[in-house]
Amino acid sequence: MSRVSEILSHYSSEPTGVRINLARILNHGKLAGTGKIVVQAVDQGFEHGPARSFLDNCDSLDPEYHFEMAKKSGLSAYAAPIGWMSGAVDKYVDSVPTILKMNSSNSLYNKENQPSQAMTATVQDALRLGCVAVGFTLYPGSDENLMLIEEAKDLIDEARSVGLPTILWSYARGGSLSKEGETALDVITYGAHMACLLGAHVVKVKVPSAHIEMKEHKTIYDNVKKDTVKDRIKHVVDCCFKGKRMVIFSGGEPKDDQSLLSEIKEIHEGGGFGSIIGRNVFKREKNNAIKILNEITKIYGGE
Ligand code: FBP
Repeated sequence: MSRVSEILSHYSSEPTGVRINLARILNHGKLAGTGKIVVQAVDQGFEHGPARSFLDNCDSLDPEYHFEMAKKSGLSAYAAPIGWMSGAVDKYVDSVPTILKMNSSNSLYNKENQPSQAMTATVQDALRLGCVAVGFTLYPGSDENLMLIEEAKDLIDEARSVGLPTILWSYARGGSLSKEGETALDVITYGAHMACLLGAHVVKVKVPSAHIEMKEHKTIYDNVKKDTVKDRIKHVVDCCFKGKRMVIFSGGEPKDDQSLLSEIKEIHEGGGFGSIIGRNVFKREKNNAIKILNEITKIYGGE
């Protein structure tokens, strides 16, 4: 059995359309057929604003720039909010599968304990734009998390009914979580597991640190191997139904080439299914971005 068929066999209770669309992502670009994916996500204009996101590379203010990057680099898919997607998708209809980011937050309001997200698109928009999946951000830990969980449930149901898989960005924050706790191994794993329980087809989390946040978890985690990034990735993968749900990891804050590539290597070796990456691409000069994406796909391709 091919690796893609093996992965899809774990989704056998899902409608055919959902599985076909997952296959479209898994069979596209340089990583086609490997069971690994690299998705470019450009929703930071909402999350962090245009100044922090794009002003150190003004060419990246153009939505076409990112489509071009995803196409040239042979990525598995491209994710963006509706306005950004609509700004260029018509010129790239046959170049890269697209994922419509359905909700977004922004940095202009005070959201200390209750970070939240607003719905900014509909499933009909995703169909109209020819997207192969929808994306949704959940903030486990936030005082708003129960509302976001209910929204995610409704979205997963509706998208599934028209054959679209859902990717859940599961980013713990807010509530009583410390800053360090947002990327703690026990918290990241909890968020990833919850996303699987909700019915997410693909889960996206941050790369976990070795910190353990919850006092109830301290002794339990004494017995979990967690010294290296690779150990921690393996633990997250295990907690996503023992590897039967795809879990991919965010690129995070911009890093130098060596740190980024060594992290990707550990994600790969730990059994992670790939990356969703944004700032580490568009904040690099164009040719360097293409070069680093090439290195990243080589690692995930096992070269
Ligand atoms: P990056 O590779 O830039 O981290 O992008 C991944 C992502 O999930 C984006 O989709 C999103 O805008 C951003 O991270 C959220 O970052 P933050 O942790 O600041 O909310």
